[in-house]
Amino acid sequence: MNKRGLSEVITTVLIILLVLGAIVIIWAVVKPTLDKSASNIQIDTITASLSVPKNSIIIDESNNATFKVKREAGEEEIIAINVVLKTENGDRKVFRIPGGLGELETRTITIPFKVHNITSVIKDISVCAVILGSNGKEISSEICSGTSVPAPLCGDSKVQAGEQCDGGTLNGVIPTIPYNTNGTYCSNLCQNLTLRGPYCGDGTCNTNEETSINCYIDCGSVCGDGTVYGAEQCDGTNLNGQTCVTKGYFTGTLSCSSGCQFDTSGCFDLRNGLVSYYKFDEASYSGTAGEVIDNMGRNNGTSSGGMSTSSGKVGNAARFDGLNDYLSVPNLDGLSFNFSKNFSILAWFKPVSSVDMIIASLTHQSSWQGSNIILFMSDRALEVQIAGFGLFNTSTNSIPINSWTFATWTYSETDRKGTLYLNGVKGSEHTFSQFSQNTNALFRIGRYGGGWYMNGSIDEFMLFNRTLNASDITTIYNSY
Ligand SMILES: [Ca+2]
Ligand SMILES: [Ca+2]
Ligand SMILES: [Ca+2]
Ligand SMILES: [Ca+2]
Repeated sequence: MNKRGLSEVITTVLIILLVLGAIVIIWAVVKPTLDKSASNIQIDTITASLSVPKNSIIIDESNNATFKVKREAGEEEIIAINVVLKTENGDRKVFRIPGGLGELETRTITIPFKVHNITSVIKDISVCAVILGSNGKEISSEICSGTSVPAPLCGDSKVQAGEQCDGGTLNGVIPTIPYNTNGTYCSNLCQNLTLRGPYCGDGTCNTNEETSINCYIDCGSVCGDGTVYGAEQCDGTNLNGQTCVTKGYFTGTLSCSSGCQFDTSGCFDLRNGLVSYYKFDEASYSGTAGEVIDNMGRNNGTSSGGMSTSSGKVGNAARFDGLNDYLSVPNLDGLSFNFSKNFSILAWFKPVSSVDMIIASLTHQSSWQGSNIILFMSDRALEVQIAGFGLFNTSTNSIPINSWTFATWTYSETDRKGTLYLNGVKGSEHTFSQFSQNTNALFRIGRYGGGWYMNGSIDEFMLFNRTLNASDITTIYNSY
């Protein structure tokens, strides 16, 4: 071997030695890592496969998440399950659910909203097995099974997000709701609906609960059955507690029409033509001008001579002493006593003696045969004197002493007829041929110009500017 050949051999040997050295160094560095990796792969690779059946997922209306986790075959011991919830806007939350799951077992997991606190819609649920590695440390599977959350299905009997209820095939079936109560049911859109049961006013006469009497709105009313309801004001003799007085009339007989409406033709409206109405209910009189009250507000009077009060037909009465007591009204409004007008005078009076006495004087002349127009008692008969043109009376001795008597005098300008009534009963009539045209109407109660002072009491004195008929007067008389 020559010198060059030896050198090449040595170089080759050195290169081989350097390569071997490098290999040894590299092996020394890489081997531990390879050993560790090999250990993991061979001992701790997770083969347990988990899944979430799609039809098991319920995200209820409160966003609570409930689902099942199913495990396939595999030998590892699962110690927990990691659950990953993902939302439609990309949020992601991981929960560790402790506890095992055997081969082919299924487990239900619920993660309440208050725990996961995800406010947007949950779109995906992933589950990953957690096992105990050979080195005693937990190992979580890196391959997680994800399942998208199915859209809520109304009618699947599960209450899911967006649903208030889900009654399955009962959705939209309206239940029977008891009378006058509210009930709820689940709609075809899985929303709770409140429904009112039958009631009065629903347009249907509910025969078990309703009649014309308790629900005329639905069942109609029957005029003639004696009961008042609906548009009826009354029914037969049932006046629903009403009278002529409650209907605003003075008195009279209220009746009911065949159409169950009030018939007020039998009612008497005292206000019609009533000019003045002295009730004499004042506590006392002192002679002050205007102190004697006209309840129609027109012709207040003034007492003279010490006129006092006494117990009346109604409340108090005016008491006249028969000597010098009377009531004067200076200007009588609303009525002119010139006998070209209609008028009526009505008064209760109670004489305490049988002497002639004036109830009312319309002209106050001093001579009873002059131009006087007076209503008075004479020989215990009711009489009228009209300026010498007529004197007529009811029967003598027909007026009792110390008892109340109802005196009425009416006059009609149409036929010039005057009529007297005693206690509501028609008495004398007289047609006058000539009339005083006296316009000096000095109205007095209890005297005339020549005296004849009332000796007793007068009450409920009424003055009308129309001619009341016999029915009117009987009605008024009977109202006391
Ligand atoms: Ca549902
Ligand atoms: Ca009804
Ligand atoms: Ca009826
Ligand atoms: Ca009175």
